[in-house]
Amino acid sequence: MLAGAPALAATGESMADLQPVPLNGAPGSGSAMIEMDGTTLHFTLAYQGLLADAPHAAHIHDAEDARNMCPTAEDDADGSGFLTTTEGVPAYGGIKVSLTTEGDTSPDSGLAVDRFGVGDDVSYSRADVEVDQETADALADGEAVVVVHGVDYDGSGAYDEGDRGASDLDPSLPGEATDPALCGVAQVSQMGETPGGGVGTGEASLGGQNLALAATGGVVLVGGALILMRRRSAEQS
Ligand SMILES: [Cu+2]
Repeated sequence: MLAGAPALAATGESMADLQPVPLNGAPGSGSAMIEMDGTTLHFTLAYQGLLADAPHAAHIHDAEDARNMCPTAEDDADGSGFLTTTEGVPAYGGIKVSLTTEGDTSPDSGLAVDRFGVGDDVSYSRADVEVDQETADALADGEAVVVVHGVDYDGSGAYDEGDRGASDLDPSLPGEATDPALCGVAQVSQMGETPGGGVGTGEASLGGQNLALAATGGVVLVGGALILMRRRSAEQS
């Protein structure tokens, strides 16, 4: 009898407000909205202001022993004046989900630079991304961190080795291509429990509705970012 009872799956929504990683000075901001249904995610990732015409790897990071937050200047372990992805790991943990535009979303695709957003004004969504239980739990607990990578430190208009050198993640890539640019903790905005299994047409139609809401939220956030940018330029003038 017990075996036939439906498992309870956590459902909910979380939102990460993406802000520049300390020291790295990437101009930009963004947001990630993540809808959770057990171990299935739907996400919308949007960001503005990063290096144009260049790919920006993006992930959900987490680890049991991480601080579950974005790195601070004190995480610059070697005192180089910038934060590498590796130096941020004590804060946000390793890659758990690759927020690719298509195909595989596992950590294996962490540097699949041909399947991430490209440029300085990016927004894309994906549905039905399967994650492991540990990642689902981290999201439900508000402990997962969204990171967008790629910093053009020297303003050359492209990722190059320059003063930064090769990437700590993949020596065949410039460090500029992989260093963390934007970061935000995915904070839970809504949480509930529904029977798992995804049976019933009612649940299916609710999923569609939620996706429509997510799309609307993305537009609102883009508007919010524009307002912030205008404020910033007003302060500078
Ligand atoms: Cu990452």
